[in-house]
Amino acid sequence: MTIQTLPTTPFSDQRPGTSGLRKKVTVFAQKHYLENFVQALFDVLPDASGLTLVLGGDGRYYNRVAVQTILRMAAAKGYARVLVGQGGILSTPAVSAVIRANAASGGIVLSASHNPGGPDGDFGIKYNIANGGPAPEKITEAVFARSKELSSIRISDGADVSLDVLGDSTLDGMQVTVIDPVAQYAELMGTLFDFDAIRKLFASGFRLRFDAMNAVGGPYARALLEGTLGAPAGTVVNAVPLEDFGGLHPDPNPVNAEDLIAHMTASDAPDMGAASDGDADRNMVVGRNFVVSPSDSLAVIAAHAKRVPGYAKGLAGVARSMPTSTAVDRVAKALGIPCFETPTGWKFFGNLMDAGRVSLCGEESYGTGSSHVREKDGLWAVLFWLNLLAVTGKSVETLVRELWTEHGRCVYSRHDYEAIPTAQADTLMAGLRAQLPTLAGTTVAGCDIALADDFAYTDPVDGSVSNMQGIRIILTDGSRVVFRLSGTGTEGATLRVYLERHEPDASRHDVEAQAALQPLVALAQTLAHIRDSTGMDQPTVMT
Ligand code: VG1
Ligand code: CO
Repeated sequence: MTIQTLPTTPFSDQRPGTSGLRKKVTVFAQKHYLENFVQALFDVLPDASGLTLVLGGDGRYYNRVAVQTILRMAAAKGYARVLVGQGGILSTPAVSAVIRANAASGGIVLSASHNPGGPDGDFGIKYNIANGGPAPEKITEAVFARSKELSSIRISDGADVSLDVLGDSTLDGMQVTVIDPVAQYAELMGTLFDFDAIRKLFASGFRLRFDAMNAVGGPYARALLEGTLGAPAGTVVNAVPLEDFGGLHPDPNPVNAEDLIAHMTASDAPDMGAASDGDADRNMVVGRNFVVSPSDSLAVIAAHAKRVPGYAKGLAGVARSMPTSTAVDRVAKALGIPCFETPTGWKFFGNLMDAGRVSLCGEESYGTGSSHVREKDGLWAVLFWLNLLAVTGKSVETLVRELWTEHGRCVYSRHDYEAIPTAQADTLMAGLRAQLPTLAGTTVAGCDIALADDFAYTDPVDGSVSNMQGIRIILTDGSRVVFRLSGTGTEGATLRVYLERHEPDASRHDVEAQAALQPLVALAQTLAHIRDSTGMDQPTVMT
């Protein structure tokens, strides 16, 4: 076995987005496309001698091929050891947990998360640092810069490593340890939650339907829910990770998880429904006939955190991404703890958690998590809810309604316009930006605008600045419309329009969200001319 240096030509399109580099499998399958990106990463990282790397992915098409390539390149980089999930599988939160539990220097996550998979679907790669969280922009930008100039890759010519048997082997002097993908993650969950209380809940006949969407969450949910916690067999459905997610879109929202919603609205609906995404870092929580918005879920978890053993001492603070509703801000205020507003993407929470300033974070995009790892964590959120239901004896719906009664309801929706030609989307955003200086203090489409800006974030820990993170239009009553372009898509551009209105009046808490948000939709149309500039009459998806 020897390390080879092979000539390569750079690609110009390897800039990581909101969460790593995501492209069609067909793009990744180009000669040296994956190798170039990994080489750019390894070139940016310091010397690896003596260091441990964690490696695994969500099991989607191309995962196994990529794992073997990266192992060969890690050997060439000089890592002492790679911990790889059995079968090349690790959920995103498990990668984070394994990095932290083993003092690894970092990890590589192979996933395009909630994007569809299969030969015609998407693939992705992301680097996480020693704290277990996504690399900050300083690193992702350096990798991108390096990717545009590199001229060679270094790779071992060793044979494929067997990924299916637990244990050690060597590859060109590097130790490869195939680990159980679930064990360390499951152990961590046991330190946070009252497993006895959840066991009793299931023993009492409580029924959960957990839809793993044929993705990587299945093995984790089965082991913990049906194994450790004694939920009946069959509680976890679509539990076997498939390379193409069975053709489904592994994005847990009421539109894509329609089968789960159908079960939760049936006459024999279980007590709680839940789903996780491709890499198991997202979660959706559903009550009987009652969909929980992710922003409300975050607020409920914050409000009741002290009831859960891992959080019994209270939360240091909370954080949410800017477009996420302000429900958690209201809870934080009542608890007397700080609430931070960050740009979209989990990488912005890492510094706050490392500095001990927040213990709980969330996004409107079905992402919730805490400082137990540095990624959002789908199954963790479901366990949190189960723990709350067990110790309060209340239903999912009751916990949310109590939140609304106390703080008012933040009526919320996100409208996505997908696959817009990039130039059109850029023009639309530029048109919005051009209006910003003159909007505050005016009335548009019947809405009184108090503030209009392009969200900029200064990291309170390291002072780094991220500009142009989304256009915010805030009304005098606190209602908001936010516009931003997605950084995870692989086809054209996706415009996301986030709508929020606070409803203090309890007699109006049952209003249908889309109807209640109509005035804001009209405002969005007036300001952004979405129909005219995209030709789209309706959003592709409303969640
Ligand atoms: C989306 C979500 C964002 C989330 C990101 C990664 O990003 O809006 O909140 O952090 O996906 O989630 P964007 O740039 O497309 O809006 V996942 O589950 O793909 O790791
Ligand atoms: Co995900």
